[in-house]
Amino acid sequence: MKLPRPLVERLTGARHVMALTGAGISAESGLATYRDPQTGLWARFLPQELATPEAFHRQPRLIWEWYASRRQLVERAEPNGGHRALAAMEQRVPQFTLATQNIDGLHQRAGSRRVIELHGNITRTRCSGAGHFVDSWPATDEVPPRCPQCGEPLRPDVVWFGEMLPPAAWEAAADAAQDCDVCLVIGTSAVVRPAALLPELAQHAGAMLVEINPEPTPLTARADVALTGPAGTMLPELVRALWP
Ligand code: BV8
Repeated sequence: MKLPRPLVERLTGARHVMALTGAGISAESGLATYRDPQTGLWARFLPQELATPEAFHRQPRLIWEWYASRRQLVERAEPNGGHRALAAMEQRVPQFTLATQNIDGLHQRAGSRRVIELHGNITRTRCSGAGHFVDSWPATDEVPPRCPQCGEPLRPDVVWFGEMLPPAAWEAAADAAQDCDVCLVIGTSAVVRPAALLPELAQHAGAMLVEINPEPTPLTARADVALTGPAGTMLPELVRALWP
């Protein structure tokens, strides 16, 4: 892959590289992005309609089962070359911050050691009352099951629309955005806030903004470098080209 000289120099000389990822980096692991139409029972809904506290309050069973089916798909998926390339990059730069909007845990399974999960993780369950994690609960026909401690319904440990991001995660990501030399924005339509503000924060603070996406997004026009293509091939080629 022919890389622009300024990108090669910036990346190989970088003290701190940040990567912000979205659903697109998991597309080649077989997980649908949010722009793909939903299937099955949920075909008639948009994710934005289901991933909300109101939807869970109104139709807890439907929402619990939507997440249960997505969790099964996630557990059957494998990290792809894009996830593994970011894990390799983490070993090659002095400081590497990976912030993901994804809730599939594939970055960790690919070997990334430090992952900021901006929107939680579908494989974790928490009490919808007190918020503590619940690893297991007694078998029950009730859907969703209830917290063994307080009896409130259990819920996936993800951030729904209209909910705050975990403050520590947001703070760590925003700090990294303002400190990094290069901000790689990979596989995201850059629409959902506040995550979509991170690339702008980085660029304002002097970082080189690099987008990797097969399609243009609202960020493409302002990116310093736009590498057009799938992350599963672009990222391994980038790592091979920079760190042979
Ligand atoms: C908050 C977890 C407030 C759940 C998710 C109007 C204007 C601006 C903002 C708002 C507004 N109305 C409401 C808001 C706020 C809202 C928001 O941004 N809405 C959007 C729709 C406009 N944000 C929120 O509600 C956030 N919270 O603001 O709180 C607040 C403040 C104070 C106090 C209390 C509350 C919470 C947002 C988090 C929502 N949860 N996920 C779940 O998943 O079930 S968001 C979810 O959707 C994902 O996590 C992800 O972030 C987002 C989808 O985005 P992408 O990851 O980019 O995926 P997408 O499918 O869109 O794009 C895929 C991309 O990949 C494409 O570009 C495609 O070309 C590319 N691609 C495809 N294949 C490949 C590829 N790229 C590389 N390689 C490939 N092979």
